[in-house]
Amino acid sequence: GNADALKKAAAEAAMQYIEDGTVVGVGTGSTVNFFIDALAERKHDIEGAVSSSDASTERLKAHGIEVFELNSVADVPVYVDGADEINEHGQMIKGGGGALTREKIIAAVAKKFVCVADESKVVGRLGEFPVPVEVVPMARSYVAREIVKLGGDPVWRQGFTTDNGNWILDVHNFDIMEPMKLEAQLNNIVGVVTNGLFAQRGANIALIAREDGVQTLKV
Ligand code: DER
Repeated sequence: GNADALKKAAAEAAMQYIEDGTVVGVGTGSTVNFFIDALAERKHDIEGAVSSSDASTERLKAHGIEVFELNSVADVPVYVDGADEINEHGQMIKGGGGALTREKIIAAVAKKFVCVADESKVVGRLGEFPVPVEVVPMARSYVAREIVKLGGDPVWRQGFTTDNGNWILDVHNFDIMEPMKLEAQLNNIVGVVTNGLFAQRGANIALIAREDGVQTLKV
């Protein structure tokens, strides 16, 4: 469909940021899948990849791209990933695909975060999309109660377990005036592993695919 064409265009535009001989940080989701397919055309130029999910790892390996453990690489110049929402500052809500923890780890390591998205992901204010929060299973109810105190409505993503063996609460109706502050508050709740607000470390470049082409936002 049309959304796929936009996702593909954004993903292919990310190739301009990929340097020969480097290890590429690879995110998770349908937009990134188009990026992985584009990366396969350059697999002999790059060193390999580090991956944010078992799903992306499988797709990379299917293309014959070597996947390294993050602990074994010294430098990740570029990380390419999608978003569920992104604002004008490059701050994002991520985790719709449930890979937020490893995504956030590689994003922390990477020198440059290139977000690839179709125009539907661009928002004025974050929070229409529910904020995923990865929790240690035994802490689910406690974390949910603490989130209510912060003004959110947590919904357990029942039946879903992350690659790290944890559970996810999707938090609706946060009134997110200060994304960095809320990200810190969520991090501070005991039992929270990761939250899907990527505000303290957002995207450096956003490639936004629109009908008339791909817009590059340097944030
Ligand atoms: O779960 C995630 O963080 C994904 O990157 C998600 O935010 C984007 O997925 P999509 O490219 O399939 O919309």
